[in-house]
Amino acid sequence: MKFDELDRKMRVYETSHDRCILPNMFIIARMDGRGFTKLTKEVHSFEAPFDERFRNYMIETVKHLMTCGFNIIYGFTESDEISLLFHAHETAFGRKTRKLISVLAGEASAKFSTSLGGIGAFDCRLSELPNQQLVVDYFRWRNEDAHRNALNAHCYWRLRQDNFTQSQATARIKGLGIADKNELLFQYGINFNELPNWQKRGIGIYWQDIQKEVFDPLEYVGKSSLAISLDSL
Ligand SMILES: Nc1nc2c(ncn2[C@@H]2O[C@H](COP(=O)(O)OP(=O)(O)OP(=O)(O)O)[C@@H](O)[C@H]2O)c(=O)[nH]1
Ligand SMILES: [Mg+2]
Repeated sequence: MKFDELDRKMRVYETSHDRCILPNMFIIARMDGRGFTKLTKEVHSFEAPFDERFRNYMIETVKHLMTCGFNIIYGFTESDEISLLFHAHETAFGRKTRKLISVLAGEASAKFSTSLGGIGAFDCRLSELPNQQLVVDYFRWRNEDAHRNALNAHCYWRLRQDNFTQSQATARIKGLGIADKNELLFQYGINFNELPNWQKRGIGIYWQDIQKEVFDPLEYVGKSSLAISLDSL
């Protein structure tokens, strides 16, 4: 069989399930660290529940994803996850889902692993949203998820510091409402509201136009650069 013929015959098995995201649909990709409970507690010893070094690796990973060839207008990270909002007119890879998913998971894993100095892998999934309100709701959702996780994690790790075993700490928190969890922390002298925003609400990263002086002293040229939202830190 000639190569061209073999190529045509086999290629169809690879491409028959290719799907493209329709024009005018907003695309959000979410990457999540694979097995990061073990990675952060056993393979590497990061401070629990929150570690600034881990947070910084996640921020570096978001910045890399926003500058690696896609048109991403907003990035958000909390815990071991990253959400990316694509420009409405993104055309990369013809909006093919399998390309977006596999390339973003690969780029995130590569960047995070380089920062960590060890393997840290990410999965990736896409949301295809038909209107702007759903885009707002998506980020409200992840924001609330960050808040809920932070409250639980602070309660759990405070109890562990107080010599509760894993199962005792889990049982103590189970069934408690938000007010009860706040109260639990308060009894240990912790005011949840005063904890850093990056822990309670995650971190947003967006593009900002800045004026930058260039070599020609008579001219100022507007340049784009990545800026981190200090509000959320
Ligand atoms: N120690 C520490 N752990 C963190 C930090 N940020 C996130 N994590 C941990 O990352 C894990 C994220 O949870 P999940 O994504 O639900 O669980 P996972 O183990 O990654 O499992 P899969 O995502 O299903 O593969 C939790 O165990 C968090 O405690 C941090 O700053 N410090
Ligand atoms: Mg994970």
